[in-house]
Amino acid sequence: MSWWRDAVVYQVYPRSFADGNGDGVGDLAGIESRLPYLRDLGVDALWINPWYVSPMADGGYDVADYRAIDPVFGTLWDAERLIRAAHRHGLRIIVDIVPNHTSDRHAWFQAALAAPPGSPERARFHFRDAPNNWSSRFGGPAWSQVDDGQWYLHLFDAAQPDLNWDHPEVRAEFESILRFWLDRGVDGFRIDVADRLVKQAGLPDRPVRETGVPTFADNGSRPGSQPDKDQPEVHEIYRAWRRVLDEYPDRAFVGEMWVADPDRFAMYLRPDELHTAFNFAFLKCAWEAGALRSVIEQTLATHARVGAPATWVLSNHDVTRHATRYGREDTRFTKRVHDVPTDRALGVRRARAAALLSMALPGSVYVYQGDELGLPEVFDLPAEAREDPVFRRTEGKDLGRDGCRVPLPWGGDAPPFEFGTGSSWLPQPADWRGLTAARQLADPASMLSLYRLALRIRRNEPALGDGPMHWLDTEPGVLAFTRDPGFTCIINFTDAPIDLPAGTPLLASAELPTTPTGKPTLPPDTTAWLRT
Ligand code: TEU
Repeated sequence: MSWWRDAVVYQVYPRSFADGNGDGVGDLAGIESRLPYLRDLGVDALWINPWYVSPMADGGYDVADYRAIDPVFGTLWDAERLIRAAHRHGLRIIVDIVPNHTSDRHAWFQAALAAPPGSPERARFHFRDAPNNWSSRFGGPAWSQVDDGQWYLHLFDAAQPDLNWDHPEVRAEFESILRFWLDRGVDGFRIDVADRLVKQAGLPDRPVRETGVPTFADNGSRPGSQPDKDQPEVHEIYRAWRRVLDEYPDRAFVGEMWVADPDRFAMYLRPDELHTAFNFAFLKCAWEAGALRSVIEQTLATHARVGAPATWVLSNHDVTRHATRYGREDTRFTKRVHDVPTDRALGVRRARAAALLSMALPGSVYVYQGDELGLPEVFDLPAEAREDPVFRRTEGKDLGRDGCRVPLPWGGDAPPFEFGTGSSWLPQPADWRGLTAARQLADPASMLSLYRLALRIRRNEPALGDGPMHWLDTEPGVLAFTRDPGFTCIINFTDAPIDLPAGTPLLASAELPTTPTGKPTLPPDTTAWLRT
């Protein structure tokens, strides 16, 4: 079976994973030194966020050279060595490709700035004499003006000019970049904002709500009605990319599309397009039995239609960490909020239960670095340390994403907690002493021990990974399903203990208290795996 149909993929945000040279920023040497940790954790692949030459206006999602490694991370030679070392540890490598936009320092954009309006250099981007009404995903307008008065489009930061995907040179260049990395042995690509490459011809204004404010909601809008995303012509690009990838054995794509409509989403996963995509419906869903059940059913139905495996994603480098989200009154992820009461213990308890749920479902699983340590979102970062352009572009109204990107605590009793030797680029909370990987390894009740045990069971259990699942009848507030052969997963979302169904417990996210007659029960916010 193809590895990507059931892989556990660990997301490495390289700035914050491990610092090998003591400059306070994570790097490739750091990742290489921690490969044994990842192998022992039991994951199958690493997805590494952008490592290319970049001015870091958006943490590396502003790429100045797609064929070279940023010096802060290392060299191309380090990358090649890391790929080989990972393979020796049985770990595959997925790299992040950023095709919607370049950096404003990219040679093409520099040439465009130096050339006059109407020049071939400007044709690779979207230059216009007047802007339309689109806004940036990061706040503020999506257009910036250059010295001669023209405007260029940037759906993200002004330092991230959008490429013109109608241009044949843009298409040829990215196919060449794919080959460059495939030839270096990478096993796949994560495609950044995969649904936005193609814009509606003529760049028409977005529909405007009665308030006069252009709409930018992912939800509630009619599919295909937004001129800056999910245009039908984007699929031609992925068909062409798939032909390139299929020249190499065993490689896979994972698309990042925030496309809410299941039919539109499934189109990207047709057999001649992308292999997999992130399941943001699952990530956004409330910690609630009914809502989760319908997201799971809809996910499986959507993917089954096109024969693609589902993915199960709880967190990433763009969203509030789920150990924090789940400790709140409103457990959904809609937008980033920071000033609401959070019950840390409840959040961690549910994060443990959610981990076992996601690992028992059919398909592939994503683990964002630090999930396995139960890290919380960090809110009290000093403004001057924050780097996310979202913070600046919204004048601090949105704190941005730095709070889920704080460098990992590996060991020791004080910052930088063996992340490196120098002080880390974002400060770590002093109370992460109890959350270090070293401490958690020594504690069989820790989040890390739970992840290691669960991933070991998942790997050895023929019932888990790809394949069918069957719901069991349960009382309200409880979800239970079986996987063949002989496996049951049950989650109690209610606030009272329930009876466990027949079977021998293999693993549970919390202790299973027994009744006076010796029957084990499933306490609230707990998942159990049973042998049946
Ligand atoms: O994110 C795409 C995206 O639209 C959101 O997740 C975005 O981060 C959020 O709406 C901001 O409020 C991808 C990357 O994952 C993200 O880190 C990059 O910043 C972005 O693309 C631009 O490349």
